Amino acid sequence: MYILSVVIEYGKTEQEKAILIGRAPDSRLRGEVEASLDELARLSQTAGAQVIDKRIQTRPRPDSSFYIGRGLVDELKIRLKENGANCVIFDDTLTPAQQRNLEAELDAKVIDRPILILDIFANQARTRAARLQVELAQLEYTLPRLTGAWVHFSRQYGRIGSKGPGETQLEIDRRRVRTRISNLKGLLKKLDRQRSTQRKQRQKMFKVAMVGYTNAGKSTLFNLLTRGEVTTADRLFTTLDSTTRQMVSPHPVQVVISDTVGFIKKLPHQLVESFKSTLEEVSLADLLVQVVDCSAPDYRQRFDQVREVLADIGADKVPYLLVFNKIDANPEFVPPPSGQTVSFVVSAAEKTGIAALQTELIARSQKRMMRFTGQH
Ligand SMILES: Nc1nc2c(ncn2[C@@H]2O[C@H](COP(=O)(O)OP(=O)(O)OP(=O)(O)O)[C@@H](O)[C@H]2O)c(=O)[nH]1
Ligand SMILES: [Mg+2]
Repeated sequence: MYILSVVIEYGKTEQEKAILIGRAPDSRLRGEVEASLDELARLSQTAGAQVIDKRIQTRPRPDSSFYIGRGLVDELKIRLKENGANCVIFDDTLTPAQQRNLEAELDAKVIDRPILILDIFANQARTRAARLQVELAQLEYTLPRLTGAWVHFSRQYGRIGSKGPGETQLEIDRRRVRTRISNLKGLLKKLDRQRSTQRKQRQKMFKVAMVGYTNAGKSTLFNLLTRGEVTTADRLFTTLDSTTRQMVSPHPVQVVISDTVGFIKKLPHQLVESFKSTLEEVSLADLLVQVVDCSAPDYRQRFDQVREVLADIGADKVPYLLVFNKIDANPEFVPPPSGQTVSFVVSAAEKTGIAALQTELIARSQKRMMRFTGQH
């Protein structure tokens, strides 16, 4: 069941019909905002909503009451009615007041980018750790907003409250949310201890972590390098946990590779925070393989956004190499000069360019091993 579906009588679900809204601080930035709205559309579809329209408003600053201007609010009311739409999704973070005012004025569900991403994570989390981490992030995001008439977390509420699914956020008592937050933190701490025992066993190995924007092909490449069986799919946030496996190699090397959750623009801070232990596979790595989808027109911005999240988790100083993936989908691509950083151009789907990458990983692990044995 998608969280974005409205639960209606008799337990049937009705698909959200959504209008997407972006804001360009000035008209020169409209192109960038359009690309961002395309991504928001993809996120919305992943969450189960049907996108029926997109609007970009140019204004230097968001309106403090409605985020958008009064004129667009009135226009939206009409557009929603005309199209039988019941949901408006904003490509930004709304303040609790903006969210409340818009919902009252539009008589529709109002969702912002962090909520959408949190919903997708909640929907796709499969492992226990991922589920607990998402729930924690959702509650941390919700807590300061408990005054709004929100209904998105009905599934979560069902778990927290006593009335079962479908009760609204207004009915939830802050105290119970706080209690649940502290329970979740306790449960996650226990899982952390297990993880750190496993990490200790890998201490002497050369640790490589795949990082990159969501859907860049990290898991596909990971499976190739390790003969792993991590699920891959053409959708956002397929991987929400870390998997570590030994690299396949003709030489006797001890290289372990971790595949982990992908990043995205404006990744909610609460998610980064609660996924910190999953992401320790990244911050404690000896080397990062930063996978870049070179068929994405905005691959440079995505690269920058990944670097930002890496800084946020304290992994921006870890040495990294660049892997431009999906060259089959953009054969004209020429990698930009990357200074000291070694880069590779590959197609994980067609298994081209992989041997050179493997050789580099082996060479780096051997170099480290020599340093290690030289010191002791
Ligand atoms: N054309 C092309 N598609 C690829 C290539 N590598 C991966 N893909 C496809 O891209 C999609 C995403 O691949 P994944 O390996 O799941 O990507 P990921 O980076 O792990 O994504 P998340 O776990 O969702 O963050 C899948 O449909 C893959 O088949 C490639 O080299 N070329
Ligand atoms: Mg993946």
